Amino acid sequence: MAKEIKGFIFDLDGVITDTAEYHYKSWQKLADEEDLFFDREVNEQLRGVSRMESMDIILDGQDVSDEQKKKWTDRKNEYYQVYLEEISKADILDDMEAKLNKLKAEGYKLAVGSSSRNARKVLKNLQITDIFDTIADGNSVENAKPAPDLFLHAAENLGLKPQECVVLEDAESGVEAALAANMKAVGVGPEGRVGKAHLVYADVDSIDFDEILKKL
Ligand code: B16
Ligand code: MG
Repeated sequence: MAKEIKGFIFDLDGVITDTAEYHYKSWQKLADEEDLFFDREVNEQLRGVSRMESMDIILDGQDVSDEQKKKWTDRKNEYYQVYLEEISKADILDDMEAKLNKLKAEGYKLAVGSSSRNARKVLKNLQITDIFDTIADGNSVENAKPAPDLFLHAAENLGLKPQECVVLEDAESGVEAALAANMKAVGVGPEGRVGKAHLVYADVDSIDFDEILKKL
Protein backbone atom coordinates (compact mmCIF):
# COMPACT_ATOMS: atom_id res chain seq x y z
CA MET A 1 0.00 0.00 0.00
CA ALA A 2 1.32 3.39 -1.00
CA LYS A 3 0.69 4.68 2.52
CA GLU A 4 3.59 2.53 3.63
CA ILE A 5 6.16 4.12 1.31
CA LYS A 6 8.42 6.57 3.10
CA GLY A 7 11.58 6.54 1.04
CA PHE A 8 13.19 5.89 -2.32
CA ILE A 9 16.57 4.31 -2.99
CA PHE A 10 18.06 5.18 -6.36
CA ASP A 11 20.63 3.18 -8.24
CA LEU A 12 23.05 5.59 -9.90
CA ASP A 13 24.39 4.28 -13.23
CA GLY A 14 21.39 3.71 -15.49
CA VAL A 15 18.83 5.49 -13.30
CA ILE A 16 20.21 8.93 -12.46
CA THR A 17 22.96 9.13 -15.08
CA ASP A 18 24.53 6.97 -17.77
CA THR A 19 28.08 6.18 -16.76
CA ALA A 20 27.74 2.76 -18.45
CA GLU A 21 29.33 4.07 -21.64
CA TYR A 22 32.40 5.27 -19.72
CA HIS A 23 32.68 1.91 -17.95
CA TYR A 24 32.45 0.25 -21.37
CA LYS A 25 35.18 2.39 -22.93
CA SER A 26 37.49 1.87 -19.94
CA TRP A 27 37.08 -1.93 -19.95
CA GLN A 28 37.51 -2.00 -23.73
CA LYS A 29 40.81 -0.09 -23.46
CA LEU A 30 42.12 -2.49 -20.83
CA ALA A 31 40.92 -5.53 -22.79
CA ASP A 32 42.59 -4.30 -25.99
CA GLU A 33 45.86 -3.67 -24.18
CA GLU A 34 45.83 -7.07 -22.46
CA ASP A 35 44.37 -9.07 -25.34
CA LEU A 36 41.24 -10.06 -23.41
CA PHE A 37 37.99 -10.75 -25.25
CA PHE A 38 35.46 -7.97 -24.67
CA ASP A 39 32.56 -6.53 -26.61
CA ARG A 40 29.22 -4.78 -26.04
CA GLU A 41 27.52 -8.09 -25.29
CA VAL A 42 29.96 -8.90 -22.49
CA ASN A 43 29.63 -5.31 -21.30
CA GLU A 44 25.87 -5.74 -20.94
CA GLN A 45 26.56 -8.45 -18.32
CA LEU A 46 28.47 -5.91 -16.21
CA ARG A 47 25.48 -3.67 -15.55
CA GLY A 48 25.24 -3.06 -11.80
CA VAL A 49 28.00 -5.60 -11.10
CA SER A 50 30.95 -4.67 -8.85
CA ARG A 51 34.38 -3.89 -10.32
CA MET A 52 36.08 -7.15 -9.32
CA GLU A 53 33.10 -9.29 -10.34
CA SER A 54 33.12 -7.46 -13.69
CA MET A 55 36.77 -8.50 -14.10
CA ASP A 56 35.84 -12.12 -13.39
CA ILE A 57 33.04 -12.01 -15.97
CA ILE A 58 35.47 -10.67 -18.59
CA LEU A 59 38.06 -13.32 -17.71
CA ASP A 60 35.38 -15.99 -18.12
CA GLY A 61 37.25 -18.65 -16.14
CA GLN A 62 40.78 -17.77 -17.30
CA ASP A 63 43.26 -18.44 -14.51
CA VAL A 64 44.70 -15.08 -13.47
CA SER A 65 46.29 -14.30 -10.09
CA ASP A 66 44.51 -12.01 -7.63
CA GLU A 67 47.48 -9.65 -7.84
CA GLN A 68 47.15 -9.34 -11.63
CA LYS A 69 43.39 -8.86 -11.38
CA LYS A 70 43.92 -6.07 -8.85
CA LYS A 71 46.41 -4.36 -11.18
CA TRP A 72 44.02 -4.61 -14.12
CA THR A 73 40.97 -3.36 -12.21
CA ASP A 74 43.04 -0.48 -10.82
CA ARG A 75 44.09 0.46 -14.35
CA LYS A 76 40.52 0.22 -15.65
CA ASN A 77 39.49 2.52 -12.81
CA GLU A 78 42.22 5.04 -13.75
CA TYR A 79 40.80 5.19 -17.28
CA TYR A 80 37.28 5.52 -15.89
CA GLN A 81 38.30 8.35 -13.54
CA VAL A 82 39.53 10.38 -16.52
CA TYR A 83 36.08 10.06 -18.15
CA LEU A 84 34.42 11.06 -14.88
CA GLU A 85 36.12 14.45 -15.09
CA GLU A 86 33.88 15.20 -18.09
CA ILE A 87 30.64 14.60 -16.16
CA SER A 88 28.50 17.62 -15.32
CA LYS A 89 24.92 18.52 -14.42
CA ALA A 90 24.02 18.06 -18.09
CA ASP A 91 24.55 14.30 -17.64
CA ILE A 92 21.59 13.85 -15.28
CA LEU A 93 19.10 11.69 -17.19
CA ASP A 94 15.96 13.44 -18.43
CA ASP A 95 14.04 15.28 -15.69
CA MET A 96 15.41 13.16 -12.85
CA GLU A 97 16.60 16.15 -10.82
CA ALA A 98 13.12 17.72 -10.90
CA LYS A 99 11.60 14.37 -9.92
CA LEU A 100 14.01 14.02 -7.00
CA ASN A 101 13.30 17.55 -5.78
CA LYS A 102 9.55 16.94 -5.96
CA LEU A 103 9.80 13.76 -3.88
CA LYS A 104 12.00 15.55 -1.35
CA ALA A 105 9.53 18.45 -1.10
CA GLU A 106 6.74 15.92 -0.49
CA GLY A 107 8.69 14.61 2.52
CA TYR A 108 10.07 11.33 1.20
CA LYS A 109 13.54 10.22 2.32
CA LEU A 110 15.98 9.78 -0.55
CA ALA A 111 19.04 7.53 -0.82
CA VAL A 112 21.55 6.44 -3.43
CA GLY A 113 22.26 2.70 -3.56
CA SER A 114 25.05 2.19 -6.09
CA SER A 115 27.61 -0.58 -6.56
CA SER A 116 30.15 2.00 -7.65
CA ARG A 117 33.06 3.02 -5.48
CA ASN A 118 33.06 6.24 -7.51
CA ALA A 119 29.45 7.14 -6.71
CA ARG A 120 30.29 10.15 -4.53
CA LYS A 121 32.49 11.63 -7.23
CA VAL A 122 29.78 11.13 -9.86
CA LEU A 123 27.15 12.76 -7.62
CA LYS A 124 29.49 15.66 -6.88
CA ASN A 125 30.04 16.30 -10.59
CA LEU A 126 26.30 16.04 -11.24
CA GLN A 127 25.86 18.55 -8.38
CA ILE A 128 23.08 16.61 -6.67
CA THR A 129 24.82 15.18 -3.57
CA ASP A 130 22.80 17.34 -1.18
CA ILE A 131 19.43 16.10 -2.42
CA PHE A 132 20.09 12.72 -0.78
CA ASP A 133 19.72 11.91 2.90
CA THR A 134 22.27 9.11 2.60
CA ILE A 135 24.61 7.61 0.03
CA ALA A 136 25.28 3.86 0.04
CA ASP A 137 27.96 2.89 -2.47
CA GLY A 138 30.52 0.21 -3.34
CA ASN A 139 32.47 1.08 -0.19
CA SER A 140 29.51 0.70 2.20
CA VAL A 141 29.09 -3.08 2.44
CA GLU A 142 31.03 -6.22 1.63
CA ASN A 143 28.43 -8.23 -0.28
CA ALA A 144 27.54 -6.61 -3.60
CA LYS A 145 24.18 -6.81 -5.44
CA PRO A 146 22.32 -9.21 -5.84
CA ALA A 147 22.86 -9.48 -2.07
CA PRO A 148 20.37 -7.23 -0.24
CA ASP A 149 23.09 -5.70 1.99
CA LEU A 150 23.60 -2.38 0.16
CA PHE A 151 19.90 -1.50 0.11
CA LEU A 152 19.39 -2.66 3.71
CA HIS A 153 22.29 -0.41 4.70
CA ALA A 154 20.67 2.53 2.88
CA ALA A 155 17.29 1.89 4.56
CA GLU A 156 18.91 1.68 7.97
CA ASN A 157 20.66 5.02 7.39
CA LEU A 158 17.31 6.51 6.39
CA GLY A 159 15.74 5.11 9.57
CA LEU A 160 13.19 3.17 7.51
CA LYS A 161 11.99 -0.44 7.42
CA PRO A 162 12.68 -2.33 4.17
CA GLN A 163 8.98 -2.49 3.28
CA GLU A 164 8.80 1.31 3.50
CA CYS A 165 11.38 1.67 0.70
CA VAL A 166 11.10 1.63 -3.08
CA VAL A 167 14.26 0.79 -5.06
CA LEU A 168 14.76 2.05 -8.61
CA GLU A 169 17.15 -0.16 -10.59
CA ASP A 170 18.26 -0.73 -14.19
CA ALA A 171 20.12 -4.01 -13.54
CA GLU A 172 18.81 -7.53 -13.01
CA SER A 173 21.21 -7.98 -10.07
CA GLY A 174 19.86 -4.75 -8.53
CA VAL A 175 16.22 -5.81 -8.87
CA GLU A 176 17.12 -9.14 -7.26
CA ALA A 177 18.87 -7.29 -4.41
CA ALA A 178 15.79 -5.11 -3.82
CA LEU A 179 13.49 -8.15 -3.73
CA ALA A 180 15.89 -10.00 -1.42
CA ALA A 181 15.81 -6.95 0.86
CA ASN A 182 11.98 -7.21 0.97
CA MET A 183 11.63 -3.80 -0.67
CA LYS A 184 9.45 -2.66 -3.54
CA ALA A 185 11.32 -2.82 -6.82
CA VAL A 186 10.89 -0.55 -9.83
CA GLY A 187 12.81 -1.70 -12.89
CA VAL A 188 14.08 0.67 -15.54
CA GLY A 189 14.72 -1.02 -18.88
CA PRO A 190 13.50 -3.97 -20.93
CA GLU A 191 11.27 -6.66 -19.36
CA GLY A 192 13.88 -9.28 -20.17
CA ARG A 193 16.30 -7.52 -17.87
CA VAL A 194 14.24 -6.00 -15.05
CA GLY A 195 10.95 -7.89 -15.48
CA LYS A 196 11.13 -9.38 -11.97
CA ALA A 197 10.45 -5.90 -10.52
CA HIS A 198 6.98 -5.01 -9.18
CA LEU A 199 6.68 -2.24 -11.75
CA VAL A 200 8.71 -1.68 -14.94
CA TYR A 201 9.37 1.46 -16.98
CA ALA A 202 11.11 1.28 -20.35
CA ASP A 203 13.28 4.30 -19.62
CA VAL A 204 13.94 7.00 -17.03
CA ASP A 205 11.74 9.52 -18.83
CA SER A 206 8.64 7.37 -18.36
CA ILE A 207 9.06 6.84 -14.61
CA ASP A 208 5.85 8.08 -12.98
CA PHE A 209 6.15 8.51 -9.22
CA ASP A 210 2.43 9.19 -8.75
CA GLU A 211 1.75 5.82 -10.37
CA ILE A 212 4.43 4.14 -8.23
CA LEU A 213 2.86 5.55 -5.07
CA LYS A 214 -0.59 4.48 -6.21
CA LYS A 215 0.32 0.95 -7.35
CA LEU A 216 2.96 -0.24 -4.88
P1 B16 B 1 33.14 1.23 -9.91
P2 B16 B 1 25.42 1.22 -10.29
C1 B16 B 1 27.71 0.12 -11.16
O1 B16 B 1 26.95 1.26 -10.83
C2 B16 B 1 27.87 0.01 -12.67
O2 B16 B 1 26.61 -0.21 -13.28
C3 B16 B 1 28.79 -1.15 -13.00
O3 B16 B 1 28.96 -1.25 -14.39
C4 B16 B 1 30.12 -0.95 -12.29
O4 B16 B 1 31.00 -2.04 -12.56
C5 B16 B 1 29.89 -0.81 -10.80
O5 B16 B 1 29.00 0.28 -10.56
C6 B16 B 1 31.18 -0.57 -10.03
O6 B16 B 1 31.70 0.69 -10.39
O7 B16 B 1 34.17 0.54 -10.74
O8 B16 B 1 33.05 2.72 -10.17
O9 B16 B 1 33.27 0.92 -8.45
O10 B16 B 1 24.58 0.82 -11.46
O11 B16 B 1 25.34 0.22 -9.15
O12 B16 B 1 25.19 2.63 -9.84
MG1 MG C 1 22.68 0.64 -12.46
